[in-house]
Order: sequence, then C-alpha cells, then structure tokens
Amino acid sequence: MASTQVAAVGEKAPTKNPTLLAWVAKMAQMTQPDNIVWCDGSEEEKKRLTDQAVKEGILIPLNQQKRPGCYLHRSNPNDVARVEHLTFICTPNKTEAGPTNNWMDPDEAYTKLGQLFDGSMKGRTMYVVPYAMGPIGSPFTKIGVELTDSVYVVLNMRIMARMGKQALDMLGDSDDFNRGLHSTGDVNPDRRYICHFPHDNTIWSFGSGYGGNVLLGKKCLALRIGSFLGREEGWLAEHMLILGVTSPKGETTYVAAAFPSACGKTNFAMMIPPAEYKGWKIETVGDDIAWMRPGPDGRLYAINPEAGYFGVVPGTNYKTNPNAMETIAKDTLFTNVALTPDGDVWWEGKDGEVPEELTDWQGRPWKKGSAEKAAHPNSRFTAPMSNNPVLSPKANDPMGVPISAIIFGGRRSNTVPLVIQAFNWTHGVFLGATMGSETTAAATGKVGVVRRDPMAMLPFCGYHMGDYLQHWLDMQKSIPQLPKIFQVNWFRQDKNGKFVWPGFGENMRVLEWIVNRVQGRVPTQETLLGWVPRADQGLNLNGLDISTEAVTEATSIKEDEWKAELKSQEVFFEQLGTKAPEALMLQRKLLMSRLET
Ligand code: O2Y
Ligand code: MN
Repeated sequence: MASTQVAAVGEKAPTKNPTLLAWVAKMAQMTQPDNIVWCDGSEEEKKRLTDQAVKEGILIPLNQQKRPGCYLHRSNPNDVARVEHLTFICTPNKTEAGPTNNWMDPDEAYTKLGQLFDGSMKGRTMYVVPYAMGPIGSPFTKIGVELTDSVYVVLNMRIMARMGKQALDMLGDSDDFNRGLHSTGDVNPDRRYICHFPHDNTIWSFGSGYGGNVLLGKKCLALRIGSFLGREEGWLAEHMLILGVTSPKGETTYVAAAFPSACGKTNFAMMIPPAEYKGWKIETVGDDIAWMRPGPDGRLYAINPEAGYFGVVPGTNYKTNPNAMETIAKDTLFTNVALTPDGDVWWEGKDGEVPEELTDWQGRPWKKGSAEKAAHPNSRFTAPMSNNPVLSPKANDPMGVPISAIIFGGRRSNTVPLVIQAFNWTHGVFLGATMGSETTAAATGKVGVVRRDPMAMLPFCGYHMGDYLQHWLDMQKSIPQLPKIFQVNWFRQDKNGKFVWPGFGENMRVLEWIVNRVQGRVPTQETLLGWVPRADQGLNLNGLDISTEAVTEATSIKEDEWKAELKSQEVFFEQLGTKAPEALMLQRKLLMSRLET
C-alpha cells in the first residue's frame, strides 16, 4: 500500500484516535493490504462478511432448518491447535519470561516477524477489529485492536468479544489498547510464530489461521498479556471458569475453578445438578478465563472477559453437557467437525447412531467403521454466550461477581483425593502451584507422567512462573475477605484402571460441600494435608449409584503416595531457581515434615 493510501486510513476510519490511526497506518505500510476495512460489529457487517466467506469457500453453510445461523470451517490440516513450541514471550531479558516459556529477544522477534509480515497482505484485505475484553464500561475491561487478513478471524472475534463500535467508543482517544497484528501468511508451520511483547502491550501472530493462535483476545491478551498486566496493576488473570451455584433457599455462591486444558471446564461451568438436587441451580459466568481483582467491600471480584465459548466439540452430547448442546444449536461456527449428508454436523461422542457416511473434517468421504476420526479431536464450536440456557444474569455485570471459593483440579489417577480444602491462602496457593496432570500417550509419548501445570497456567503465563506464584501470595495482602481454596480430582482410578468417581453432574456433590464449607455450614475432618469431608456429615451421596469402596478410594489420602508426591515436586521448584517463592518451599517442607513423624 502506497503512503498516500496509508494517509487515507484516517479518512475512512470511524475514529480520530491519533495513536490508533498512526499504528494502523504503520502496520498497513508493512503488510501492504489492498484494502483496509474498519469493523463496526453490526448485523449488516456480519451478513456481508459471512456471505463473502461462503462465496470464497471459507465457510460452508449448514442446513439452516436444523442449525440456523451455523457454518462449518475447515482449517489447514497442518493448523489444528495452539502451538506451544511456536509461542514466545518477548521480554528484554530471558529471565523475565522464565524457564517455562519460550523466549525471544524483542528486537530479534520484531525483525524476524517483520520480514514475514512485509507485504504479507498484498492482494488481501486488512480488517481492523476493535474489541473489548470484559463488559463495556467495566473497570476490569481492556481494549484490544486486532489487525487481521482473515475474515474467519473477524467472524470468530465478533462472537468471542464485544467487538466493533462499542469497543472503539470505549477506547476514545486513549492510547491504552493492545496492539494485535495477525496475518495468515501461507500457513506454513516453518513460518508460524505467536509472539507476545508484554512491555509494548503487543501481540504478533503469523502463519496460522486457527483458534488460540489467532483469536488474539483469548489466550494471548486475556491470559499471557493479561497475567503480565495483572501483576503490574494488582489483579489476577486466570485460566478459570466462573460459576454461580444457587441453593433452593436462593443463596448464590460464586466459584472460580482452574483445570488444565481439556479437563472439562466447559462441562463443569454448565453443569446440570442431579435429580436429588431439586431446586439447586448452576449458572455460567465464564467457561475459560477469569479476571479477578479486590472489590471495595474487601472481597475478590471476577469477570469473564469473553463474550463467547470456543469449546471442544468431540465428547459433547446431551449426557455430558446438555446446555452446551443447546448453546450450539444456532448461530455457531464449527471448525473441523464432520458434515452429514443432510448438511448437519457430526463428531465422535455425539448422541445417537454413528451415521453410515459422512464428509470428514478434511472434506474427504468417510464411512462408518473407518479407523480415522471423522471430526478432528480438537474440533471446536464458537458460540455466543447469550445462547447458553444457564447463562448467569451477572455475566455482563461490569462489577463482576464476588468469589467465595477457588478450586484447583488436575487429572490424576492416584494420590490426589476427590476434594480437599486448604488450611489457608498460602497452602491454597501451594495446592494450585503444584497442580498436575498425568500425560496421555498423545501428548508426550509417555503415559502417566505427571506434568506440573501451576494453576493451569503453564502455557499461558506471560512472565516468570516464580514471580507469578509470588504475585498470588502477595495478593493476600489486598484481599481482606479471601476466598477459600480447594483442590479436586475427578479422575482417580481403581487398581483396574476404572474411574472411581462418576464425574459430570455428580460433581455437584463436591460443589455442594465446597459451598457448605465457605458458608460455614459443615464441619470437616482435618488430615495432615488439608481438610476433607467427614464420613458422617460430609458429601451428600443420596441416590448416587456408587459402592462404599469406590467412595473410599476416591476420597482416601495415602501417606506413601503423598510422600512420593511431595518429593517429586522438588523438580518443579528447582526449575524456578531463585524465584521459587520462599513461602511455597516452606509449605512443602512443612507438609513433608508432618508426614515424616
Ligand atoms: O487449540 C486451540 O487453539 C484452542 S485451545 C483452547 C480453546 C478454548 C479454551 N481453552 C483452550 C485451552 O487450550 O486451554
Ligand atoms: Mn482453556
């Protein structure tokens, strides 16, 4: 784009914000798009861009009788998931990024990616996508602007964030906005980089067209840059769902919960209580990300910065998550699922019979019994949260919701009991810091090795993990009414490798105990490692089809397993070097010494 055309950026732009105009012009000078389109987020724009995407084969319309407003997108088969090994934190020195992040020097990153972005939008349109993470007007909310050459990204961002004029209006003339630049490039994994520049509030993403790599508001801004800003500004950006649980008496308790990716956060956030829980209600505030800060009354308040869900499709059905099934019945973009002959979508684990014939996620004919999966295991739905039948009335509240309990959950076949309450904040932070999940063969080639994933933030923390954990400890001083902290594990197995706890809606029983604990209603059993439900006044197991042995197995604490667990945590703390927080090291020693006696 010639410089006279760059000047025209300002003429067509629906803003006079000088910093924004200058930055868009500079990025356009580098990427040289044929056109620049400022997105306003209107219905007319949605229709125009959807029609264009259909015409260009980017979206396939689904059967509009069966799924009104729904479309299918197929990504490049080499581009189907977040790419942790190509994700970089670009801070002036490597120590700041810490041992758990890939690091690149900012000058090197700007030069390297600058060469890739140079002319990358020739023949394409640059869309300017202003968006708000958080409700418009909320003191929690951050504004981002994503420049992208992908119409698919625009249509997804429109669902996932409050996008367009409303965000631009909230920004006004301020220069406080995240600068996101994305170009699909030639979708070559050798030229794919997702670079974060926390000190510049900037994200550059090149060479992907998929999900977390390109919807820059989500993992990149709301978690990686967000966690960095949170430390500077005294708040927490977390990989947590937020839900409200209301008792038959009408008392609502808000809970935030961190689980590693693909451990059922969306299912938990939309859970339907079992039949025995008549009059109880779970409502979703968020399914993936929580921004939390101390409120004026001394409690910790949380918002969900997103406006939609980007959920895993396979395994979703009317048993595992009926509310998700309703959510995706309309106005949803599906990515990499299979197509039925009548224009509906299908995936492994969907209700009903497996169809005889399908078109698979790559557009190839597929027959029942085929060894290959019809839908990609990481296929996704992008759906507006307003579709969720159990959306919390507080989901758009600019002040957020007061959090009474924080839950940390990993995927462990042994050691970690169904539920345990931390003795205090430091112990709770320790439980979050040492969270882990056992690897599956698909992830690492090794089965059953515990991968530490502190607070489920391993892939998403935008700075040194040791500093991040210290920030959690320090937050105690600014939250007079601290939430209580719990650790849960739905995935414990018996000696035959069978899950001992049924999970899904039955997790309501654990949630009820947590609510009763924070409301001061039930006594507990103190153990060497924390507080657990008492055998007599503990978990409500009425109507649950599960043996006493299975309950014992799910809830037991085995000292020999814990000795090994605490020992094995040494590797993680050593990795943090001198930044391993003293309070957490002492907490570990304390627990170890209790087990020695
Ligand atoms: O693979 C991707 O690009 C999506 S990853 C994702 C999407 C929604 C919510 N959480 C995650 C995650 O990896 O935690
Ligand atoms: Mn997630």
